[in-house]
Amino acid sequence: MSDDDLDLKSLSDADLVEQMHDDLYDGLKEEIEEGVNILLERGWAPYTILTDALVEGMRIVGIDFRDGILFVPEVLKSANAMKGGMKILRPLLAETGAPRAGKMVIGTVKGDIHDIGKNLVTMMMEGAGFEVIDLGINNPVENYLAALEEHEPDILGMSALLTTTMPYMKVVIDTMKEKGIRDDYVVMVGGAPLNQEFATAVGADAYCADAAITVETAKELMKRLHNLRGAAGANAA
Ligand code: B1M
Repeated sequence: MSDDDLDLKSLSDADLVEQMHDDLYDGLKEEIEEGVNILLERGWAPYTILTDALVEGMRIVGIDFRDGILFVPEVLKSANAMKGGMKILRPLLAETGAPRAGKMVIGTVKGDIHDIGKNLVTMMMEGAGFEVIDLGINNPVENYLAALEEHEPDILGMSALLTTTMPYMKVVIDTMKEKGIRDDYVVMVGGAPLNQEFATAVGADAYCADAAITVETAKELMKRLHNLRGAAGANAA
């Protein structure tokens, strides 16, 4: 049977997930969407589909991109297929009805157009009850400052996927310091080339290795923020 004739519904869960990794690799958006829907029908949790089928598939794509086996046009197709799957999962992940846990402005830094990871973080944060304002890609410092002023979030999130763009996070944080607003926000950073050491060096409050850690860290930091605000209120009284 050719891949065209393959009935995804006839596959076991494990085979279907493996087939979805292949389909993501081949940039087959419709097949990815179908696979996501089948797994949902079979009772899979949206988060498990996201991590096991989509993120894991994208990890494999990343390895072959790094090794020069896949090139930009192919990876774009994979990214597009992943976005198709994410679009189905997004409302389901956000459907918690949780009270607003806090507000975050997030964007990919200037010079960088990677947004899959940032979009995942956005989805997961929304799912955890956060209001998220997504600034998209390629953001100069002015965009972040304008969004902070307009939306008054608790958290500023920045994403960078390139070693050449990650230093721009320091530009944003230093500008916030110059303007005397750095301590008004929790600053969280993430992206594949970052680590804790880098986050500390640029003056961020937290490094987030993945979307799930971002949610946990954001919740923890919001608790601390509430305590601090509570203490400040008590002192002022
Ligand atoms: Co790009 N690319 N790419 N690329 N690309 C990488 C990053 C690279 C590691 C590939 C490689 O060589 N192995 C490499 C960077 C090398 C380096 O800097 N040392 C690279 C390169 C070189 C490039 C170009 C320069 C290639 C070229 O043109 N020659 C070019 C740069 C364009 C630019 O930005 N100016 C480029 C272009 C592209 C595409 C357009 C083709 C496409 C992007 C499509 C899109 O995003 N819409 C693409 C892709 C898809 C990748 C890889 C394959 C996959 C990235 C991804 O989506 N991962 C990537 C290889 C890799 O990382 N393995 C690669 C899946 C995603 C779920 O993970 O983004 O890490 P990630 O996000 C995670 C965490 O990092 C964290 O949570 C997320 C979810 O768990 N996180 C945050 C991320 N942001 C966060 C923010 C937070 C918190 C957590 O804020 C609070």
